[in-house]
Amino acid sequence: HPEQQYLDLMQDIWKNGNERSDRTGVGTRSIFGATLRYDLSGGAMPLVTTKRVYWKTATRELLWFLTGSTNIRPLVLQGVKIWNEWPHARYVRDTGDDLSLEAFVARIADDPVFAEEWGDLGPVYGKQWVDWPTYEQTGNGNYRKGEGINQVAQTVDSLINNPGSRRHIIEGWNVAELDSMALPPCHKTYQFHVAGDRLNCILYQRSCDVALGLPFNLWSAALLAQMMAQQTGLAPGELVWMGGDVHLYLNHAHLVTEQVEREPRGHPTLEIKRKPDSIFGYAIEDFEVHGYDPHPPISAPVAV
Ligand code: DHF
Ligand code: TMP
Repeated sequence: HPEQQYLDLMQDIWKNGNERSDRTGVGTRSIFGATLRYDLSGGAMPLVTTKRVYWKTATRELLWFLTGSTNIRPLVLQGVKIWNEWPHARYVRDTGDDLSLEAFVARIADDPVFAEEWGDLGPVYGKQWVDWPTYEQTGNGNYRKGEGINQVAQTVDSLINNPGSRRHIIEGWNVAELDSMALPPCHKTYQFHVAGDRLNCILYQRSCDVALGLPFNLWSAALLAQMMAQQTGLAPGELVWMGGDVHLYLNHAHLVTEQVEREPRGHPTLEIKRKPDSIFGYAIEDFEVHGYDPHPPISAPVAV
């Protein structure tokens, strides 16, 4: 079963990983460099079955990236909580007001002006993907902001018009803007590749929380690949996932011991019910998953 790769990775890190103290103070066991491969043919998805994964949440996040938004308010209004901790931490740090996470999130929902000021993550994924900043020289040594680059639109275009290219890349790692991001991008580079009538995709992830982040990242990368395949008229091919610092947080021990004992169940597939006019035209209702009968959820704290 393809999911065995995920469970083996967990097992390997837990047994052989080096213990490292990390930015969050939680501590991890970590290995450097790992690869996973999944065949996406026929809508097959690397959706983890050994615990319930909220694929609609991950889908809403991906659609939010494609809108170019970097503010958590649209997510909050859809009940998506996965980015709330970071703006909250910044708010508490910058204002000294020890508003609870729940109260902070309620205020983001209720007060658009407050959300404008405190709900933004900085120029993260959405901004870099569809509006990578440029600068133009205006003469006498001055620069002004140029038109942003929509890497996603350009990649769809290059896949259609120049399929043999080795430059089909969507990059999140904007070195000049890392300091203003709440978190520098983890899933930082997507590369696409046309092989005959099949579309392959590599995701390079510099840092990976295998228990919480990776199930979402695998789903989203596969979803993006399926959407790109539909838009370019290609068949979905292979998803290759490559990780840099691939780790398990020490406070995820209960999740790891429980999950590696479970057997993968079935082969979930994605149905895209409509072909929108562009890669930016998808809505949550366009996606359905068949054959997903996961084991129960296992909750675990996220390291902030
Ligand atoms: N920081 C860390 N330490 N790990 C992450 O995975 C992570 N991911 C981020 C931002 N910062 C991060 C964005 N993605 C969850 C999943 C993905 C995600 C953030 C959080 C998470 O908590 N998942 C839980 C609950 C899901 C839900 O509330 O719907 C899970 O059990 O999958
Ligand atoms: P770092 O910036 O210090 O590497 O911390 C980021 C943490 O978040 C790290 O544990 C990896 C994890 N992460 C994911 O695994 N996937 C994601 O999509 C995101 C945003 C973060």
